[in-house]
Amino acid sequence: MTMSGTGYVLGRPLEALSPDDIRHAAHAQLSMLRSLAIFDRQFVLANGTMRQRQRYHDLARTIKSEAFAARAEMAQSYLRDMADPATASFVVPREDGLSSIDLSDHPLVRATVSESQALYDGAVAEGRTFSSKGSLDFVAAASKEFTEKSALFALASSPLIVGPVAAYFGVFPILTGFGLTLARNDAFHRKSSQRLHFDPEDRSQLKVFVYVTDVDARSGPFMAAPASESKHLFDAPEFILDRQDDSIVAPGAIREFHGKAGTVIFCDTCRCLHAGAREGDRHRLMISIEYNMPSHLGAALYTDDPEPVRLRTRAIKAETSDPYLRALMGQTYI
Ligand SMILES: O=C(O)CCC(=O)C(=O)O
Ligand SMILES: [Fe+2]
Repeated sequence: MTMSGTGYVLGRPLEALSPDDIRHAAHAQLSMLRSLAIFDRQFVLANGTMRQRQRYHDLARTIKSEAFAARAEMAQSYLRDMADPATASFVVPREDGLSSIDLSDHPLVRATVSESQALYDGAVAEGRTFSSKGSLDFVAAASKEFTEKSALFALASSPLIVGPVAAYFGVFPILTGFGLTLARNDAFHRKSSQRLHFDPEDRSQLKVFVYVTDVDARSGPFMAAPASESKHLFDAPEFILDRQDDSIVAPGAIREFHGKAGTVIFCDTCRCLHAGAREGDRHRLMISIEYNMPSHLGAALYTDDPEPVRLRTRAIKAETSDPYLRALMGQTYI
């Protein structure tokens, strides 16, 4: 293309352009600007289309290819050397992004469930009020009520849980947050996680939910459609995240998870439409543990990236030379 004089666009002088040509040129500019916007993590997190989210993910994987390669190797050695027999053959199938297992007899899970129940009972006895968002009250969170000494941190950093997560990602994960929520299940909030949605943090992540109370149809069960049943929306290039009615998925696609305290659900909340805590007659206490890859939108994209980094486990004092724990805490390979 020659660029001489003043007005050459699309290789032609300005006078020779039709309004259509100008619209095309403007459109090309706009789509370039939109793809530049994927460098703005806050924008992608809050407003990105599915296409922009995928582009950001691909870009982060490219920029962080060394961290991904190191974490892929770590996942293999971890699964070979560290696996817990109770979940060694448990898998979260890639096509579903969803699976559950009853671990109520496992000592780590039992300790975690009683710790959370005691924390909640203590808070209620003191008359504490919880901060809340829509259908969920936040009872306790990583680095405040749950320190590095908590049973929940021991569980969240154990091969029992980290093993299946590493196997699902194919890379050793980062633990980005964990906490305890209370669902009162007494009202329906249209703009809440009671309606089907995807989480915004990446194109794939795992949330591990542990029921602290027994959960049935009347106590706000967690529910999700497998990734294969959520794909039409996950792959819709222009879709911008928003709450959906259940009719967005095929009849029968939504799985509802009932189980006693100690039931553990693994859900890729970026790939699976999910919801929970709908109206019922009993409260639900549930732990949520969040695992990400280095491509997630809370991590810096490059050295000196000025945008704020979101890592809700930063105050957990895990000063250690254990390479797995360091990687898990996001101290290495990010
Ligand atoms: O409360 C629930 O069951 C849903 C929670 C949820 O959407 C989430 O943790 O991402
Ligand atoms: Fe969610």
